[in-house]
Amino acid sequence: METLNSIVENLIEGQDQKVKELVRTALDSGISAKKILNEGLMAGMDIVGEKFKQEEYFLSEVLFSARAMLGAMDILEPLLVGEGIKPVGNVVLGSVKGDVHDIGKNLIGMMLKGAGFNVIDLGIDVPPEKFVEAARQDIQLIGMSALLSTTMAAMQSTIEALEEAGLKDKVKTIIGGAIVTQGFADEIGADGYAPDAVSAIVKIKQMLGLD
Ligand code: B1M
Repeated sequence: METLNSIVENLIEGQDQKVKELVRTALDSGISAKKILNEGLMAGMDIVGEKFKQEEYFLSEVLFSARAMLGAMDILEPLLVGEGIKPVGNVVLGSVKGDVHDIGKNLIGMMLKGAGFNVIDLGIDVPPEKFVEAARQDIQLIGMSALLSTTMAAMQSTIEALEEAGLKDKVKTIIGGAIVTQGFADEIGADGYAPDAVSAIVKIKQMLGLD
C-alpha cells in the first residue's frame, strides 16, 4: 500500500525514473499490474487532471506526469494483456492534413492509454483518406488535432470524407487544438470538442458512454 501511495505521489511530481522504480518494486512484492494501474498510476493522473483544472498545475507539469505514466505503462502493458485486461475502446488520433504540430495530440494519446484505451496514432499531416481507412476498422472514435488556422479546414474535409464513405455514424469524431472552438465543431458536424487534454479524456469517455 505504501508503494502504491509513493507511486501516486511521484507521478503527481512527474518523477519518471522514480515511478518506474516503484512500479518494479510493487510488482516484485506481488501487487498485480491491474492494481498498480488503478490505484497508483490512474489515481495519480486523476489528481494531476484535477490540479490542472483548478489551475494549480501548468501544462508542463501535466506533461511531466504524463511522461512518467507512459514510462510506467511500458512496464505494465505486457502484464496487463497477460492479466486479461481488455482495452476500454479503440481510438484513432491524428494531426490533420498540412499540420505537423503533435505535442498536444501526443499528450492526449498518452492520457488515453493511461485511461485504458487502445490508441492508434496515425501521426501528423494525416489526409482525410487515411482517417476514412482507419474508420473502416474496429474503432469507436476519431480524434483530430489542428493548430493552424490554415489546417482547420482539413477537419471539415475529413468529416465530409467520412460522410461520403458512409462511416460518419459508425464512428464518433472529436476535434481540438489551440485555434479550434466548440462553434467550429458544431459548424462542421464534429460530435465533440475539447479545449485541452484533460477535458478531451473526460469528453471521449462521455461520448463512448464510459463515464
Ligand atoms: Co507552430 N505555430 N508553426 N510549430 N507552434 C503555432 C501553433 C502558432 C500559434 C505560433 C504563433 O504564431 N504564435 C502559429 C499558428 C498561428 C495560426 O495559424 N493561428 C504557428 C505557426 C504559424 C507555425 C508555422 C506555420 C511556422 C512557419 O513555418 N512559418 C509552422 C507550420 C508547420 C505545419 O504544421 N505545417 C509551425 C511549426 C512548428 C514547429 C514544427 C516548430 C513546432 C511543432 C513541433 C511539434 O509539435 N512536434 C511548433 C510549435 C511547438 C508551436 C507552438 C510554439 C507550441 C504548440 C504546442 O505544442 N503547444 C505554438 C504556439 C503556442 O501554442 N504557444 C505554435 C503545447 C501543446 C500541449 O498544446 O498543441 O495547443 P496544443 O494542445 C492542447 C490543446 O490545444 C488541446 O489539448 C492540448 C493539451 O492541453 N488539443 C486537443 C490539441 N489537440 C487536441 C485534440 C482534441 C482535443 C484537444 O481532440 C482530438
